[in-house]
Amino acid sequence: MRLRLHNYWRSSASYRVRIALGLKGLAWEYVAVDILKGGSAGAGGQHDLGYRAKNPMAQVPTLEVIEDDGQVHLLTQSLPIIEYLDERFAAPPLLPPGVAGREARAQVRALAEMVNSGIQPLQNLSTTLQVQALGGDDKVWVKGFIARGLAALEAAVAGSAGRYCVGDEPTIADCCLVPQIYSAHRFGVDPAGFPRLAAIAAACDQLPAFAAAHPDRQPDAVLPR
Ligand SMILES: N[C@@H](CCC(=O)N[C@@H](CS)C(=O)NCC(=O)O)C(=O)O
Repeated sequence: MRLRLHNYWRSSASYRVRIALGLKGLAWEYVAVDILKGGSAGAGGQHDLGYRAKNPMAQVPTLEVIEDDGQVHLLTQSLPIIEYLDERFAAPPLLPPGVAGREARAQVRALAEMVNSGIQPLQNLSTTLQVQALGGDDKVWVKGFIARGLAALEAAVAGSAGRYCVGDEPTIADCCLVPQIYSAHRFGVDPAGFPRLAAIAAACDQLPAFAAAHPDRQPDAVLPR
């Protein structure tokens, strides 16, 4: 079995999956999709017909799972991709296991969803381009939604955090939090205003899987930013 991840260095949804692949200790192949200008018509590569056949939303990431017999599974959406990896490669679990972990699992999924549907879509490229097209200030737009979302996350982890978002083992919630903190820096929101989140992100960054997944360490990174 081989894994091929179509992704982009600075994409936070891609960054989530890279972290999960690292936590599972999996080898994978990097396929860069330049969402800014990598496409055949001057637009981002996510709009190319070939890529859209894999990902009809024209977004990264997409994971190709190539079985030994040649069968290919195409997976889209970062959270279902991570849950697939968690089901197929059990250790270490990225959701608290068993009956005892039921409520903690709900909390992990809630935190992940706050990032996935409550913050990231509002900072996404297609959204900011549309805000610009309507004459709005996309930077003000993004900063407001990130600050509001992080304030909610800061409150939400108060009852569940240990070293990480939920307890003392990294979970899917941390796979979402760290890229969102990266985006906060990128869009000018200071995460220091959210001390619980900042402490969790600092703990995550000490783990090799999180460090290896950082945008600046990807082969398509354009540095200095
Ligand atoms: N819910 C999707 C979000 C994917 C997404 O929004 N990807 C962004 C990069 S983080 C993208 O491809 N944007 C391209 C565009 O907006 O044209 C997931 O989790 O995979």
